[in-house]
Amino acid sequence: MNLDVLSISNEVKEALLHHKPIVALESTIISHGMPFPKNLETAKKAEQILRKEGVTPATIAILNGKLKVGLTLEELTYLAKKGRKVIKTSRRDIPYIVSLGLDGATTVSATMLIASLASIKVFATGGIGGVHRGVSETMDISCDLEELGKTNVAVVCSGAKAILDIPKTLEYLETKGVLVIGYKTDVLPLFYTSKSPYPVNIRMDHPKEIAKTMKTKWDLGLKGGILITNPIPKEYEMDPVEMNNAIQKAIEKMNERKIIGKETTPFLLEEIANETQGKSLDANIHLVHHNCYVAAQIAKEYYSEKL
Ligand code: PSU
Ligand code: MN
Repeated sequence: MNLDVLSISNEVKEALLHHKPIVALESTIISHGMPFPKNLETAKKAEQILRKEGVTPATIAILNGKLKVGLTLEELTYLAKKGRKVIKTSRRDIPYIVSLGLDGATTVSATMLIASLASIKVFATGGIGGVHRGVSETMDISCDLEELGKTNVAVVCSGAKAILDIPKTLEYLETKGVLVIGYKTDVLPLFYTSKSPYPVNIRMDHPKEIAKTMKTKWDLGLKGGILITNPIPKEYEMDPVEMNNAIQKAIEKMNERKIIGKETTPFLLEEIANETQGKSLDANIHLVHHNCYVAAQIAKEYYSEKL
């Protein structure tokens, strides 16, 4: 690959050079996951949380066809204001966004890919894409799952959203050889809520154990990511019954309007936020910030000499 297109900020370059901990952040969550100005406030605070922990944030996006690792405040503001007018960019979109010199907000898959090109090992986000309900009709399976199967980055998230088919998402991750760790939990968190009937592969209560497991996987030459699922803090958790009702309504509306493909996840997130009078958006913001904090602890362990 012609790495001229890879544009790493000075702050991130400096951290790479000195083997300091870095955590990657995605940009679709800014452009498509939340409305302005909450998206900008959330993105700025995510970076602040990492810096406070002594970790360098590396927000990733594509701007003017360059794969940017580490954004300026102006660049973050631009993406936040432009919102859904920016192209939601997953792995398949990268070639034309770069060749035509366009702007792209990167999803989990594209962010993982670009993070790995920059040798960044830890990435914090809210939720990943997965196997959608009704998959036997739609074949809608997020390419985030494929990326987790082949790109060496550990992703800290709050599990999979109940808008997805959770058992099928877990089966798919197993097929792709992706280890699913529960951070201080035995069961897969469901994004807005912490409990579920689905066990994770292994529970780990210490960031050091997680960092060691990452290192072991890649030292063994096993390709692919690791999914670290971190439950939403109790005080911000939503009522599961209210949540399921909101999800059900959102899915019905989506089917009525025949919304398909890459539009589905942003549509469902917005509908659920409206249906819950913004409560789901608040929960979303809190869980992202908590994931940044946990990702920072894992990154610090991963880059520590003693590991
Ligand atoms: N889940 C969220 N917020 C988001 C996304 C998922 O709670 O912003 C975004 C992420 O960027 C993820 C993408 O990678 O949606 C998945 O999209 P799709 O389902 O179209 O693969
Ligand atoms: Mn899809």
